[in-house]
Amino acid sequence: MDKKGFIFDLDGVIVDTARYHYMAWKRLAESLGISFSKVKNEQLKGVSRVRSLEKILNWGNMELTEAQFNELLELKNNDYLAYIERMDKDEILPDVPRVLSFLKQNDQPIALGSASKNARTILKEVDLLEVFDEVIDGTNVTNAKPDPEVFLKAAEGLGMDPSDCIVFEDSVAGIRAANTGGMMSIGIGDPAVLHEATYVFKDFTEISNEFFSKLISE
Ligand code: B16
Ligand code: MG
Repeated sequence: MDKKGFIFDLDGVIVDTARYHYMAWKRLAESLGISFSKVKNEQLKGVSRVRSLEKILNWGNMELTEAQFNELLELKNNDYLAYIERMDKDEILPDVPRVLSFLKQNDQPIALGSASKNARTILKEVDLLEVFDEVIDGTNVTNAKPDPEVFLKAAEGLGMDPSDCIVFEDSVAGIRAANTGGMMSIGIGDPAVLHEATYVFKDFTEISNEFFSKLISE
């Protein structure tokens, strides 16, 4: 039987947490007098927590001591955790359950490949942890997206060759990571932003089961 490795990013692909990262970073940046916008936020999507703060400080030409830096990281994460604590299944993005069940019914291996250190907490909260055959997140990797490490580890965990894997991503960094890793990349979001992906869809409601069947048998 044909098999492909399906690897999903978490924030902005499986659940609608990208907006919580945005709100938490915006609050932090503005508290430092650094202006923050949705356009700037695109550059933080898929990027690790540490690297995101480095970028924000860079935009504001600000330098901090290591202790101050770590304090801000904790502040941002606590703010973010307060948002996700209230999450439930309603925040699973449209048609994600349909897609995951279709792949399961067709015995396709599925993995999570996320930069987030909070990935397992979030998956548990929305009751999806058991669905994934492999979960690779920010606690398992040393190199953040656009480095392909997270997706290569996910492919390895599924026992699949990277060239037989398909990555779903909402970030430019993640699409680059998938492409560099030799995988097919499918962007979820704005085609103008995610133009480096093999295909781009607004969300999963635009991806039919027939399309998945085609990917499986290709
Ligand atoms: P955390 P993904 C990424 O998750 C987010 O897109 C990015 O905005 C965030 O900074 C990063 O996780 C780290 O998250 O602070 O929870 O460890 O999109 O790769 O699932
Ligand atoms: Mg994402």
